[in-house]
Amino acid sequence: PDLFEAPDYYNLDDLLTEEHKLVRNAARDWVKRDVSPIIEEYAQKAEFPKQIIGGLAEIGAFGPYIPEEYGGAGLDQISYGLIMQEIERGDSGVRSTASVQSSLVMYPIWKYGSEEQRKKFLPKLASGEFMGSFGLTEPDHGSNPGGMTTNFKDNGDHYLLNGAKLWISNSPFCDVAVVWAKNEEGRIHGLIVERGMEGFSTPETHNKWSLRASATGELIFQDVKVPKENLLPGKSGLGAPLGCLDSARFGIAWGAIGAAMDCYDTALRYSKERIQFGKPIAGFQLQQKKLAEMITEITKAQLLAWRLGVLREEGKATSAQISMAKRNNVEVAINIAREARQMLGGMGITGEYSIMRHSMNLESVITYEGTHDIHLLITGLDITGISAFK
Ligand code: TGC
Ligand code: FAD
Repeated sequence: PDLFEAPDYYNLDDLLTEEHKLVRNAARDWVKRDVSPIIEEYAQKAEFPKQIIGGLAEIGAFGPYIPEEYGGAGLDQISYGLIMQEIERGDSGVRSTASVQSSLVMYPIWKYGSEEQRKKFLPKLASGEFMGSFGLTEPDHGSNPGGMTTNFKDNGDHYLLNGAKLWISNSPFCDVAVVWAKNEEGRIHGLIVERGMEGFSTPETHNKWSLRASATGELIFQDVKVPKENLLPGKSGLGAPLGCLDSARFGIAWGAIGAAMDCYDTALRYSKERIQFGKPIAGFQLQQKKLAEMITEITKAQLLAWRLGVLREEGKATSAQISMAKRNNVEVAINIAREARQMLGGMGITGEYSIMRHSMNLESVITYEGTHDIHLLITGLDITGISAFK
């Protein structure tokens, strides 16, 4: 059984509304019931558990903050964060699927799409009938998406799309992809590409040691005819995909806390039961130092995420503030996973416990949605006014 107990050292629950707690507890119960019992097996066989799609939709993980008129859950930013925290407590790969669907597929259609596009796609994405992917990264353009070469040309009643995207979460089974490509003037636009369009393929990327329960792949476009009504009319330029990343990175800042909490809770529980030299290892100072530092870092990360949630709800959060929280909280989680794994000794490397899986997953989380270094440079630019990217 999943015994997980969430640490709340600074009584953060007092800052939450009754609705926040209901939403959080529903997500937590679902993870305990439907994710934890199966996730290790799916990670081991490197397969996304498609049977959980319905459950993700039910807990509001697909478009938590998208208005109800489009099928979303109509919740606030803190609720969105709490849902991501609970899902990533189960597995970062499952949270990835929810992040992509909500913030990288539904968000751009909601914010930059036409009313017809919203009505056509959002309800089906919210219910999980359609699954989406987001194509920004290319083989030669990862941290520098502005250099992308994927392009489209006007060809009468449709566009002709050519190029390739790499490292795309959900690509192997997506029904629709929000793809970023340059027009003939070199301006970046978003296009909705649908499975079945001729010349569009989505090969899976194998041999991952991280995020194994999430499907990752390519998006390949060879003269794909994309109807003109599938172009997102509301926003163009690199700022359009980066705006989606703001929303996804916010969710990751919360999600990483979930992974950290699970590692901490597992290590705490184990250390109180594991006897060496005649006493529980939790009684040794070196192990207490690890646990004390973990709960301190989790508490600081929770406060950062909560405050950022309030700022986002007020429409005041800056991209640089979001970068700081994503970077800090993922680093906290990856360090906690490593320390927690050591506390379990040899048992820590097995699939009997979730820690090694979290640890490996977090190697992707610290890389995607902007690497750890890129987020540091975003903070550097924000405080000095000088870009160190180029
Ligand atoms: P730069 O010149 O700084 O900016 C270009 C334009 O964009 C605007 N902008 C933003 N707008 C909205 N939100 C933001 N966060 C923004 N940041 C910048 C900016 O104002 C400018 O607008 P304008 O009107 O002046 O043109 O662009 P740059 O080429 O110097 O690059 C900046 C940099 C390096 C920070 C950016 O490109 C970056 O963030 N790189 C990292 C790439 C990245 O994060 N890729 C993620 C791919 S998706 C993914 O990983 C999904 S994982 C999914 C999962 O959860 O499973
Ligand atoms: P690079 O950009 O080549 O970076 C390599 C190293 O160089 C990094 O350490 C980086 O920090 C450093 N570096 C780069 N530029 C600078 C600089 N200016 N100064 C200092 N150091 C620098 N992308 C999508 O579009 N959609 C998805 O759904 C998606 N899902 C993903 C899922 C997984 C499992 C993974 C691993 C990645 C996913 N990505 C996705 C791609 C991800 O966003 C990129 O991997 C990431 O942005 C980094 O790009 P890159 O891998 O090309 O590394």
